[in-house]
Amino acid sequence: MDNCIFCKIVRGEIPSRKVYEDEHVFAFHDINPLRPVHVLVIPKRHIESLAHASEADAPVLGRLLAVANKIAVDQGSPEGFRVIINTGRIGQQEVPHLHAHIVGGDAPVGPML
Ligand code: DGP
Repeated sequence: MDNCIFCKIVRGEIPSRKVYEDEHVFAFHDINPLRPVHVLVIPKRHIESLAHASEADAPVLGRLLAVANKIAVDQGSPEGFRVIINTGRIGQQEVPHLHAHIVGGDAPVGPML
């Protein structure tokens, strides 16, 4: 998608702090971290949201979750993390390119996202 911010990040047209990349997914630090570890994992191919994903997207959805633990551990949250996928208006999704927030690190418990 030409005008999608996250597609531009995948193409390197907008700079990002990449932490992981494979055939299906790209991961980078959130620009506005809510916890010591806050990484976004996105499909390289544009999918607007989880509500727009289909059965054919199962491999990329699998990768999205399969890399979460490695990213959390690599980034310094070895004792656990949260995975959050905001979806659509009710889910308060701001960027219309499917993304999983990987959120971790020691921090006071409190409201998040
Ligand atoms: P959501 O509400 O789930 O759509 O969250 C979108 C997240 O994307 C939000 O935490 C901030 C992050 N974000 C938005 N634009 C950029 C950007 O240009 N670069 C990076 N690294 N993160 C961004």
